[in-house]
Amino acid sequence: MSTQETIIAASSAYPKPNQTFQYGTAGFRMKADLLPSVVFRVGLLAALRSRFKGGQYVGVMITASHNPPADNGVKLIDPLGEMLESSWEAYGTKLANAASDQEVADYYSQLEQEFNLKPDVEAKVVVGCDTRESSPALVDALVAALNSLSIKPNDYGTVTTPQLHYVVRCLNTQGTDRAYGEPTLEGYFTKLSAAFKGLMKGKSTRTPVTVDCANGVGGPQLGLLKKYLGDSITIEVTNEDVQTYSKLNYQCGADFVKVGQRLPPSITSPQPLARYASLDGDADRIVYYYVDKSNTFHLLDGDKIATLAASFIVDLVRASGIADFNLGVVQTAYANGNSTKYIEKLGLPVVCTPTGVKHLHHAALAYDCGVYFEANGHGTVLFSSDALARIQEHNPNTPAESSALKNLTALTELINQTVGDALSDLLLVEVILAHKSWTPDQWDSCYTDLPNKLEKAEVADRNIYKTTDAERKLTEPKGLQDQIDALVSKYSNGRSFVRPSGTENVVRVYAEAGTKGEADELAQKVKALLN
Ligand code: G16
Repeated sequence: MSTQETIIAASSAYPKPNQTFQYGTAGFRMKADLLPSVVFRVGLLAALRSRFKGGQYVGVMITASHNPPADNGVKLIDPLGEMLESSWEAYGTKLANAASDQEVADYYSQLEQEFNLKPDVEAKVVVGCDTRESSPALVDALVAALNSLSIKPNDYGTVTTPQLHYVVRCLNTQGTDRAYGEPTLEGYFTKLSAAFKGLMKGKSTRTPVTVDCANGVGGPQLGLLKKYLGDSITIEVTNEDVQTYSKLNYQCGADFVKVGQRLPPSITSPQPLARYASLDGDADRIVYYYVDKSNTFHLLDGDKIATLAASFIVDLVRASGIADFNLGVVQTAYANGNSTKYIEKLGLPVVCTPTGVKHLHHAALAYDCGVYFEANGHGTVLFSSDALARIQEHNPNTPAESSALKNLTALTELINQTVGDALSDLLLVEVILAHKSWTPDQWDSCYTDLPNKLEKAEVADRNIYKTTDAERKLTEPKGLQDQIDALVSKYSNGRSFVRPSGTENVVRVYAEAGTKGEADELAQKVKALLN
């Protein structure tokens, strides 16, 4: 049979439902029962992408991250562990929407020709999935697509999204001077734990940190990581039930805590000033929180993590004696206004991009060290190859410089530089707090968040909402932005924006104002404009 014929035969087992698909903020994401045809076609896209990249490995992750248990999703990982290059998203969207198996095969061949892909360049694809009930069947759909092209994927099983990003980068850099590590989970755990232990040497024993794993894949993986960390840290794990599918992200996890600005109900008697953290369903986001002595909840979100990391790295660079090192922070419109002011006060450049790791990651590449975090806890720190070389080659002049340099080098190993990684970020925060001997309230006191509120609005068609200025303003529907501006002008320190979600069928409304009551009211009033 020709390739066209094998694709058509295999594709016929995955008929397209009557639905229009779109590669969104983080790939395709929707109710799992709508996804088999999409995942099959993403398998074909992955093969094309790998061949386009000269036969390098690409990754396919089956996950819907923070979404509810009935959803699932699929996203592609590029050879250096980054999100799929945006120009390719349109090919994915077109393949997913092809009306017939014949059209799927035709479009596959068209792309092969367009990119002049040689038949002798073999595609290499790795696959991983989260713990959702629907994930194994979707992995089967992906494997069926690859098998129709005579490709045997490397299946890494149930892994966190950032672990798969790590593995992809390792596979493609093995044996080069940019080798990123062993392309195995053991390699991942060993790399993180060795760097962490090095950084914690000589630090006094810390109180435990309690981690809510959203009943997702982060639970078992954190359990494994703990074995490698030994007694260098005490981590208490909660919400780690991956057997009861309905519990995933339910009343727990990073999104629940960030949006609701409250503890997961599973934490019934929080210890004042103890450290708590929540991961999301695929462990690529983390937020911290604590209660103070009067039992009031305080959130330490992605903005707080970004400012903590940026100031720590700046200090380490200075203490190492490295000059002319440019560090910048990348945020989105959701960043709290006071976090942006704080970063500016530190004298660091700060830029705002649209939501979605791909945008932040890209902007962070402009610096020697780019710290990017979304307020929802998704983020990491990137060191350019030039910066890594300078750190490696730098000759310290004093024992203090030498010690700072050693720590800086270990940080570059501890941080998963492919994508935001909740497990790596957890260890990063723990290291910094240990080095500063800070309790969570001391960390929190760097700046005070402006009261804010995030709302979801269900609308008839979220695609009519078009944005500009890094999603801070609406261009369509016409006139709506003027109405929002008029409302905002009535509040001191008021700010609000509306944008369509790329992962859920909703429109998001964000508002900030001088008091919590005003922020809630502004969000409600803006939301009311959408109906
Ligand atoms: C994904 C993206 C994030 C984004 C989030 C919400 O996170 O990776 O960059 O902030 O969705 O996006 P939206 O507001 O467009 O729905 P995750 O953790 O769900 O993969």
